[in-house]
Amino acid sequence: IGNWMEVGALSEALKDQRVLVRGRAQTIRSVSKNMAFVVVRERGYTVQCVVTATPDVVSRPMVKYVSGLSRESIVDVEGIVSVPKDAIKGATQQVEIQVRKLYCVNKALPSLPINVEDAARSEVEIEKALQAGEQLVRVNQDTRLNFRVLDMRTPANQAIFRIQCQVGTIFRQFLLSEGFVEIHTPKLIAGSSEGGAAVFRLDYKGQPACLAQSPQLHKQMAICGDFGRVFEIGPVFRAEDSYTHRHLCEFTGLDVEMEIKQHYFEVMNIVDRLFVAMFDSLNKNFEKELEAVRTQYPFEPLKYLRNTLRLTFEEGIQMLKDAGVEVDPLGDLNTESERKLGQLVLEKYGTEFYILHRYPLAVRPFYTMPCYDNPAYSNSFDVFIRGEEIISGAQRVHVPEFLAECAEACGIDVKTISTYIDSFRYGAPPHGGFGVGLERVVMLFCGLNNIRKTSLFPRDPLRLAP
Ligand code: ATP
Ligand code: AMO
Repeated sequence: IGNWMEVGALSEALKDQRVLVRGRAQTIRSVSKNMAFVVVRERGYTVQCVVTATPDVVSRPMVKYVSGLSRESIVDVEGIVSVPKDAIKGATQQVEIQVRKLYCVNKALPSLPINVEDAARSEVEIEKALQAGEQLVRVNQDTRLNFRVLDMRTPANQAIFRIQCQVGTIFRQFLLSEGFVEIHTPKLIAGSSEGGAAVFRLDYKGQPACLAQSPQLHKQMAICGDFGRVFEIGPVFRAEDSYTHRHLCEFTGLDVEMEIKQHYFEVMNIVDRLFVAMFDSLNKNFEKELEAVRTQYPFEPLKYLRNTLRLTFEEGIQMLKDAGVEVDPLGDLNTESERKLGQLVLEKYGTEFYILHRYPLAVRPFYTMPCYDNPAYSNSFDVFIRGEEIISGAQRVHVPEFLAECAEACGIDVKTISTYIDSFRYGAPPHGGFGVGLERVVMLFCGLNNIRKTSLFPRDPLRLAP
């Protein structure tokens, strides 16, 4: 069927060989009636193709046809690989294709809402180009998201969603290798699962229902059903009123629940080993992708320790106090103090990934187990990357009467969660777990400033399309 090559695989080793590639015409430059250049892009990699009028090989009408192609059209290019003397600017591959044949497989509109090449530039490049007097339209976030299919084509976005895929893959592979079972819990449920108000309500054949705020109740019920260790990767719906850089109305939750023998530290041990394995794998196997992200959005590699740092909430509060930050010792940390603590931890311990545990009970969900030695605190934890939360977790209350009391104390109508509480009446083992926001992990590992960059089609209070 032909000698198809991937653009990313074109190298000097193929010099003088005839190759066939399919990609998009990223830029088309006509130099004369006899010559045109087409930069062809395939999944973030680009190669310069040279079309030269040559008797019996390439006709002048062919050069004219190529010069008239619209950007982003899909083209098949057949030609000979050559190695130019000088470095090629504006293409990732350092070889050219001397075109013999070029077919347009499907053309794009002549005028596009986003120029992919411009959308791929870093802030520094944009500034330089503007100073040099180049006509350039900065592509803002809303335009990117409105025309996401075009925006996705930039090398950084190609890399971000490959990294996201790897985070999910490592999560699944690591947990399977540790004896966890993957489960799928319902997303249509009768009430709120986190006790908060942020639920999307809907009509379920005449019954009031909600989109699941988390798989919390059902993953715990799977433990009551003797699965021992479970995990789920699935959508989580939060009717957030917030328009922040880190909240979405729909995100992908990576959830874990497991029996514990003695201590909630058993759950934190899984977090520790899972995430160190994940970061190691990304750094080792996704160097190219990380570099592609960094080229557009510069960031420093994440600093993390072999054994993840664990601080108690009280220790964290003390560090903040010592730094002159006023915080309520039994309240939650706000975004600003979380960031500040992240900075202090980095200065003192040299890590940007750490666990903060023994949170005040009052700021945790109703199902959280209080500390045995001091019920003002709880067997719970949050995990941070670069001063922002990526995980919440805890040991759960497994005694049904006490669980009902805790729910009531938090203002929850126990009737709405009676099947959940009843499932503990048939004998529930001590257990705990945690929930991770996939988009937040990718955003913070890559030092990105907005969660919308790591959601393929983000849903926020103002966005329901595309
Ligand atoms: P989780 O919901 O699991 O706790 P989260 O990171 O969304 O994860 P929240 O408890 O919602 O955490 O909020 C933690 C902090 O984030 C709040 O104390 C507040 O400072 C900040 N925050 C939350 N929502 C908003 C918002 N809409 N605008 C500004 N800050 C917010
Ligand atoms: P929590 O509500 O903290 O805990 O959510 C777990 C993790 O999900 C992510 N997250 C979000 N990501 C994007 N947009 C949002 N609006 C959003 N809200 C939360 C964060 C957060 O750490 N049932 C518990 C987990 C457990 O204890 O097992 C829960 O849902 O990364």
